[in-house]
Amino acid sequence: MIKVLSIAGSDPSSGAGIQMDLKTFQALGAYGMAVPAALTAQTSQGVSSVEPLAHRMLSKEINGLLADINPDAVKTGMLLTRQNVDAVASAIGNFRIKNLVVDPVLRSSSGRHLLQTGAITSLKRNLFPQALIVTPNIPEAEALAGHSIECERDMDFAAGKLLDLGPSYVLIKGGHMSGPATDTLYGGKTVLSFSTPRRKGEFHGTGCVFSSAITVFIARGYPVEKAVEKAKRFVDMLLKSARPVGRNRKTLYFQLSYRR
Ligand code: PXL
Repeated sequence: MIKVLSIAGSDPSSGAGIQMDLKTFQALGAYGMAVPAALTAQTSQGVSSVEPLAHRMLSKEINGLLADINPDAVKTGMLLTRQNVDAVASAIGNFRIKNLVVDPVLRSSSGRHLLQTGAITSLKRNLFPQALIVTPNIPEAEALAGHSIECERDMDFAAGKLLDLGPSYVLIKGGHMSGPATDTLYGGKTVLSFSTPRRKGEFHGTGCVFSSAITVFIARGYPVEKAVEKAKRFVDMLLKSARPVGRNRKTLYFQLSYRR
């Protein structure tokens, strides 16, 4: 049995965060586990409040879990505080987790901080060096690299800066740019681009599903390049069948079901 773990925030609307991560793990045939690092109060209209799990409790949960169950891959998402980033980084180090996918969630689409500004340094210093792959979108890559990304050269430069922090791969997701949805994977030796047609609409949880799907395919033993390609195809399939579920009819949610 393939076992995967998400350490991320909770979204009660369940279109993002650990709830969506678990649905993705389930849909792709893995045994999914989830530890909440933070809670959000949110609806289809946006995030109204956030609160971290106490870092001592987070630490006990992860260390206890990893002492018992050895996951084939782990992903991190919204961690909110520096103490929580440190707690996660320390547990990942203790158990020598090799297949680590870090989704550096910084803000919600509505602009709420999902990582406190003081925690970014710790994310870069303590978690990135342990990651197999880090998956920022363009605004996240800009914030992490410390410069704006207007063209391909800017993106290459940002990816180089992030690779210098120690992850084996950096995937910069171009969904926020115009044109087709192109993501670029940077490794030590490789630069690979993946494109799918741009799907119309505002989608909730795209980043969570993408990084969770990458996590499952890595857990299954696919090389990172193949895992990203397969996950990208999975996300594109979901984009095509996304629907509104709440009062905000503009925000589209993913249905992870084989019955269509
Ligand atoms: O997609 C970013 C994200 C990640 N994790 C949680 C979220 C959100 C966006 O709202 O709520 C828990």
